[in-house]
Amino acid sequence: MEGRTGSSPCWLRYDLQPQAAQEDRENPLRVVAVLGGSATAACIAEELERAGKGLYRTTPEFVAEPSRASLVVGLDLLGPFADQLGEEGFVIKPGAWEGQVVITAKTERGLLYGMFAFLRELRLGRSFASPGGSEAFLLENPSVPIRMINHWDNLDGSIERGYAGRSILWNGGTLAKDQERIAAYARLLASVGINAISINNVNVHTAETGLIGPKLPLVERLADIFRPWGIRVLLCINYASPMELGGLTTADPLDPHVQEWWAERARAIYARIPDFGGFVVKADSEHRPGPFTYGRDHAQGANMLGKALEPYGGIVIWRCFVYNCMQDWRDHTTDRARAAYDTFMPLDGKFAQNVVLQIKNGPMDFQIREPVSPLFGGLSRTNQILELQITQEYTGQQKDLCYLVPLWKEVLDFDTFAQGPGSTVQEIVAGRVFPQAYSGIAGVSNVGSDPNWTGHTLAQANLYGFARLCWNPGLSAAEVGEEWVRLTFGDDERVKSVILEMLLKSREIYENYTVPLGIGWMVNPGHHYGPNVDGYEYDRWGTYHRADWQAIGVDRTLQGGTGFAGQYHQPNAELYESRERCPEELLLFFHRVGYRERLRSGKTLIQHIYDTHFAGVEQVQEMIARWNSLEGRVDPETFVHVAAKLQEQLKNATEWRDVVNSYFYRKSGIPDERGRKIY
Ligand code: GCW
Repeated sequence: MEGRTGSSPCWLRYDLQPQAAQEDRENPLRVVAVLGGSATAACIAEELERAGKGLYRTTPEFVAEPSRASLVVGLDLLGPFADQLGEEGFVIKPGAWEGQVVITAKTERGLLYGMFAFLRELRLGRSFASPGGSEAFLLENPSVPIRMINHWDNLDGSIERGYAGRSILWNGGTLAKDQERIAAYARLLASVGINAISINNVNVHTAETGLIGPKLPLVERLADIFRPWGIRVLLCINYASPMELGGLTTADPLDPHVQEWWAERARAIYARIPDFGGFVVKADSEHRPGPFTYGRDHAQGANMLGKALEPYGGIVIWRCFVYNCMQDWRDHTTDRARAAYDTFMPLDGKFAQNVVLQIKNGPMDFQIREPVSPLFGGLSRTNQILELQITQEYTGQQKDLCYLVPLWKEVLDFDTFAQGPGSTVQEIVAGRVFPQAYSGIAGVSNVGSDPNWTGHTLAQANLYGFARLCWNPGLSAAEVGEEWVRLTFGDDERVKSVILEMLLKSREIYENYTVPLGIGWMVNPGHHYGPNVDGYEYDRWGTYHRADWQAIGVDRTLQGGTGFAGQYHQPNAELYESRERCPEELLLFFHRVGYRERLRSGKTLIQHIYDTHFAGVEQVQEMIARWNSLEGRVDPETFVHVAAKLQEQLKNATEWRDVVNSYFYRKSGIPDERGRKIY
């Protein structure tokens, strides 16, 4: 890694000697022709220059005439591959003479992605030198159309749930000074195929409300920075803007003045930013304004905005994170897990063509373990986007190592059975199960102004992995992890295997020492780091575990529970309904279980809780030992940085273990079979 000053190149390192260069293979970057004079073409040329200098220690010679170039990058040189390429796909193929390589696509985005894929593959040791005949070296299309990052950044520079320093986008009510950093970020995102970004918090406060008004020039500036990298900018809007900004007396979506106000705003935005992506909306959620105030439903609310953006090709991304956040903890009939489905299923088919629902991966809220939201597979006539949280709000806050790709893979691989077997979430977000004008994946950013971007350097793997899964959800967590480790740390076998193993086990380890069997929360209220088993138990947020002296868990079955299990298609519904067959990692999400009841392992529930918590801490200790074995093999700064993070994690894990184990011991009075220390 680079020093703490400046910023880390993350996975775009060209200073690590790739095997290709070491083995003295022909340098494919010696003579380069980038055709076309656009800003994106300039980005491509600059990147190839950087790569040539770094990987081969030679500045490429740039020529206008493709025939002489060892590498040609240009639009529409597709030949027989035209039919296989979508708008954003690319093909890397042999050129006219032996050793010549051509990267081509239908759009500039495709070219960008092809160029970055070429450099990635080179660095992973792939040779493009051998005569490929007429076959492509590599032909790819992204699986998922909308591949978006959501920033929860505020204009004052703070970030809601940010764990890597202040915002890189905003500061002091205006754009952050260091706009080169923003451009560097755009480049990083483009290198892994991200094509959209929302630039402000979904909780839109007063200052941010003005982004569609007097502060629009700031948005225009950001759009200019992101555009050459193929990234469209979207804004989160305040549903009450017509009142707060426009001085109207209402924000009722059916009011003609309100409609005209939004239409005029859309005109103003597109006059400055012709490729503006659209709006992201958190409405009627956690005290944000929305159509409910006026007795309107979410389709009426969203479609009004859709109509305003429609003439310009803009879209409305409407979040489904809608639930009663003022619940009485005594009330066992209201179930937050049901809320999104109950609110949005009756509206299926009622949303406009350019409205897209954005659905969190689980029905609750980004916990370390949740079932997949039943809206996936439920909604069949509505555009939809999956929302994942890259920032580690509930998963260790970039202090603890938690590689989230395995969790996301479970979500993407989940079969909803909506149209029979194979109706997986990844097929739905690719737009292949239901007819959708728009579909995709959004991830809440884990990036801030820390020199390493993500607070914990190894958390860069989550940003990389998120984007790679958007491009190709079929990749495995190990494949993505290995790519990332090699691109970031080079090809030392030991470094690779140690870091990869740390990544791949980290989610399980985090789960072991925190929240058992899918029940969720148990965190300190407010900031959400560290254990507090009853932190939210007698609160209003609908997030209860309901532990007493005999049992824990929420009965969400149809027979006697909240009925949430019935929101799934068969066979998932009956699987979750059954105490015996319910996937054990989700047992307490769906069932209330006595501490003395046996799990499949033969252990009692209470013993399982004790054992996993002791194991989790031991596993962190093992990670520390493994990391220590890399001393001298990774750069000293990264070595010390990760070592310090792991010590912090050990402290946190120990705290979790002791708080959770003591809590359940004191509730149940059942001792640990193995007599270990419980307080
Ligand atoms: O998980 C919760 C977070 C809030 C967040 C909200 C949401 C942006 O604690 O900070 O608000 O989810 O997704 O809207």
